[in-house]
Amino acid sequence: MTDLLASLRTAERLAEGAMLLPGYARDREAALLAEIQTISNLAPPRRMTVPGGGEMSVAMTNCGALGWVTDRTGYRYSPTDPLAGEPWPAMPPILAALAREAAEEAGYGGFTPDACLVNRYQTGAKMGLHQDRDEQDLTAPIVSVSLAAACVFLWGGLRRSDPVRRFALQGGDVMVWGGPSRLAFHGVDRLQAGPRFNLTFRKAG
Ligand code: MD3
Ligand code: FE
Repeated sequence: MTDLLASLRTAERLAEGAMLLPGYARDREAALLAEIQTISNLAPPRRMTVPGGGEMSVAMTNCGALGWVTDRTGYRYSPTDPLAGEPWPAMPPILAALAREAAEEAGYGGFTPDACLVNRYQTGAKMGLHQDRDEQDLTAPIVSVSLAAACVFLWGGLRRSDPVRRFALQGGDVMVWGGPSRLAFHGVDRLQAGPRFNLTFRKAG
């Protein structure tokens, strides 16, 4: 309880609509990592191909009704895992509950994500600066949960050319991005020591 109160006290508004909840998921980290293992057994994390032909350094899988995928033809949400031709694993209740609670904490009541992208960063993996704009409903926030190793998060503005801030994200940190910050450019610096996992909850469909 003291941990929870401490994390709530230090919640920080990063920008209009964006909230950092340090350590918000720390007490659930082991349970969340166990769920990621179960999801990974059903839908293995894989390094996907981007339209330009390159392979992402981050290995990805999904749970929920929809999953984010990329291949040579582009980015999209798919109800099935292209490797298996089967639906993605269901979103475990403790994941859905965490996303809903964190969104509520940040002022977004009634968040019901239909997609959870699971990112696995091994040492050396990174994610370049990008916007998340493949979702149907851009009025819903995105909730992001960092697990295991720390990373340096890159956070820009609404234009690619805007200045980029950098700050450390620890395992158990949660961020909520909605309102005017929903389309902010963001990324992750090359990981010094992995693995790190990240869950991003979206309303995609
Ligand atoms: C700001 N993942 O999967 S999470 C992604 O740590 C992604 O794996 C990173 O960017 C990761 O698309 C960063 C933080 C995050 C996620 C979504 C955002 C920040 C965001 C959407 C809008 C603005
Ligand atoms: Fe993103």
